[in-house]
Amino acid sequence: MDARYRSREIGRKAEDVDALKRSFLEWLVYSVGKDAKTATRRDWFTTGALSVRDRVVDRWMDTTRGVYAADAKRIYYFSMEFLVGRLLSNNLDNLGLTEVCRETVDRLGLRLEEVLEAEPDPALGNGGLGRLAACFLDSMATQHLPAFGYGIRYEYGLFEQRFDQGWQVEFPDNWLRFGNPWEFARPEVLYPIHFHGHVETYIDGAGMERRRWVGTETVHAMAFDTPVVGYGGETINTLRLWSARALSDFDFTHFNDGDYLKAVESKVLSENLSRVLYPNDATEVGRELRFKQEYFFTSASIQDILRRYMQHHKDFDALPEKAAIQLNDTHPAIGIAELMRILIDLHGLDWDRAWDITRRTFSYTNHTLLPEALESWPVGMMERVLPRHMQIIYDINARFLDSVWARSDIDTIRRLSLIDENGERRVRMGGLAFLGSHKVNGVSALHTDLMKQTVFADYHRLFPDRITNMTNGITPRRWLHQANPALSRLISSRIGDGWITDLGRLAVLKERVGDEVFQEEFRRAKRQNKKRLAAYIARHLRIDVDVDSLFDVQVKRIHEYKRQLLNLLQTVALYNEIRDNPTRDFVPVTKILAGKAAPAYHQAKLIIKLANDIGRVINNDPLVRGRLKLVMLPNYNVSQAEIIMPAADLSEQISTAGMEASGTGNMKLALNGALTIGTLDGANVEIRDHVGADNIFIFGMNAQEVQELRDQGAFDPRAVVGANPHLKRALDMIGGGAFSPDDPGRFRPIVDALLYNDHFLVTADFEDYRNSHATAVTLYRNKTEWTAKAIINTASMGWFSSDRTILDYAKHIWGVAPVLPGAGEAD
Ligand code: B1N
Repeated sequence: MDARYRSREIGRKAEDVDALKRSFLEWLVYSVGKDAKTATRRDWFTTGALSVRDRVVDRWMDTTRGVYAADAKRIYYFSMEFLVGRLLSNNLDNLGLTEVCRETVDRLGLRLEEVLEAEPDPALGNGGLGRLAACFLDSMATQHLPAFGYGIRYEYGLFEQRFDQGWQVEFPDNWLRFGNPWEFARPEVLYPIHFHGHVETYIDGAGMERRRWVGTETVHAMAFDTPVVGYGGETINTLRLWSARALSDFDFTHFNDGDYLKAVESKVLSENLSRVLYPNDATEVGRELRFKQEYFFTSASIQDILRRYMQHHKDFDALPEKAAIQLNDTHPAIGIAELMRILIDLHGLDWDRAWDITRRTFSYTNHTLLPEALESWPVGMMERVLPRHMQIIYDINARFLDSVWARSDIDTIRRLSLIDENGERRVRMGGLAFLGSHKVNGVSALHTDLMKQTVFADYHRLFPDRITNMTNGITPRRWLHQANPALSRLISSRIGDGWITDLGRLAVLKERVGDEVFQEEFRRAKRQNKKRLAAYIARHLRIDVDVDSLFDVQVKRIHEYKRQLLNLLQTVALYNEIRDNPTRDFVPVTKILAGKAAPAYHQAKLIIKLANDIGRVINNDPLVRGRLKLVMLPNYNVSQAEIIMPAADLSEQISTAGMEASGTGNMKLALNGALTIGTLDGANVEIRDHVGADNIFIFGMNAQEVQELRDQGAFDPRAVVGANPHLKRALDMIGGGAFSPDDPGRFRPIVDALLYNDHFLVTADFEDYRNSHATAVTLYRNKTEWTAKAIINTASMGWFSSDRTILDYAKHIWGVAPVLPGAGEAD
């Protein structure tokens, strides 16, 4: 075993249950102010978190000191979202303390699970993009890379989803209500963030014309730090989230007049900056407050980085050798203009030097090609909110267009310009991020190719070395070791536990594919996980599902391009087949869906209602006799995913080819032994390459076919529907009120959208999907063959570890090397 993982074992032994119990009781009494008799589960969670935190702080400071002493290059991951999930289980696991804690808690008369579940699940992200940032934090710490996550400490995370008669209703996620034991408030780490005002020109002492941004409104960004514990507990990095604080609590002119509400009004308004996470996934709703949030956290982070850098340096020349700033999509792209402003206006650098430093410091990840998700901000708004940044963006644009003027025609220039002149003039943030970065990456091979051919085609021609691919990954710690203890134990019993930090080692399991005993144990682990999910479903929905049925899972945000509708149409077709053939022997199937819809996305909300309405009919139809169930779980989040992923037999990854940039749920499910049914979209393509075409069910049009079909403009969904009796019948039922007798026209908009437009080509892929699904279900009868394929899936997913992804970024984008623990200690 690698020496650096051995310390985990030592830690485990040294950590004695008595000591932990003492620590629990001490925190309980002296910080929570209760005794063991009156403590609630939440109190025990708080107590546990504080006790674990105690065991992290020393090594956290060691890491920080080590990096500081080595003056190592640091990674700064800028993201509007960090969907970290619960931390107690994760930190215990990464510290090797889970069993010690279980015993401690046991002695106190509790079950560990009860304590773990009392932790609120921080929902500081919408979906894949935020969860990717969290997986990256885990991998960077585990790989001993000096890294900081920078983001916003939202007071309210993503809304809680409940169903009322099958309709989504949203509730505020007040996750900080009972405090957050993981974070350290840093009231002294405070930066001013300016808005509005105007720009003045003046001549400096050296006779140079300079600009200064004056007359601004200011708020403070205050830091909150959360330790990020790497596996083995040796490297502990920092997630620094900013909270908005008003400069003053009272406006005394109003206060003295007795107008107390008016006196605090501006405080409330400025602190709204970090109030709430915008609930849109892959769609932008261009609100001014959102733009201000983006600038708020980006500016604070850059000020923080420069302060740290300046402790070791006298000028900015070495900044790119000491800091790598990764932009998680364009949301923090305004940082490019901010760094330029600071270097030029505040420190007097000339343009060329500032631009060179900026470009070598920043890099940008693109996460979507959907036109509605590509950020652009109205020039007028930007001029009002950040007038100096707008000037700098004009300057970047002018210099860039000047440099290409001679070799480009006017149409190309229009496309290359940072200013979109069609209609209301807008700043294209993708263009700014591209020009201001030395590397631009996509998140799967296909997505990166499409970036080169579509959104960034013109830029790619000018800068052919800039775009690079970094296929996403997932952390095996949370998504296998923690979420699936049954399978983890089985794997470790055969190949040891090196896979936890070197997931490629799973490949050795391929030797066991035909091993009957291993197969049997693999099935047993899966069954155990299915029982856990079945119990969860029974508890939350009072629906009984058959543990021996095929668990067919589609969990992700509800979006038309992800095609939950395709799944629902096939479910209705299967339902009809079961009813039409009362004596045929069907493989029982349980369809499990979960996901939130953006509150303003009406079509997505209607799809949720449809799923619930179809489920109610099917689940209560005596003719079905339990051979088909449809379950839509409310409030999909990281904690729920941890229960679902390990229990899935079949993973639905059925987006319209070319539209899902990567997907990461697809990786979690395959790693946990689910077979994928999917299109050749996003990372599905690479999953197929790794697991082999025989161990995945691929159907439907590929991205090129989709493109061609759309270009021809002759696609006629009504003709497709007319020629397919299964599809026609399903649509007639949905459109005619078979699932909504109380409101027969309820789903007419869904059916009409398919018949008269079908932008996402649901009808075009339906028959191929239905056949592919039938093939999968039939195969499920053959336990041996199915299990063999499931094992191959698990064994082949090593490459999809976010450790691999992160090491790739470190080498090819950041130029950052690990700082091994102990590096900064005096000897
Ligand atoms: O990012 C994930 C990918 O695996 C998914 O395929 C992709 O859809 C997702 C605006 C987004 N792209 N864009 C967003 C999120 C929030 C927001 O306000 C856009 N999310 C993705 C990780 O690469």
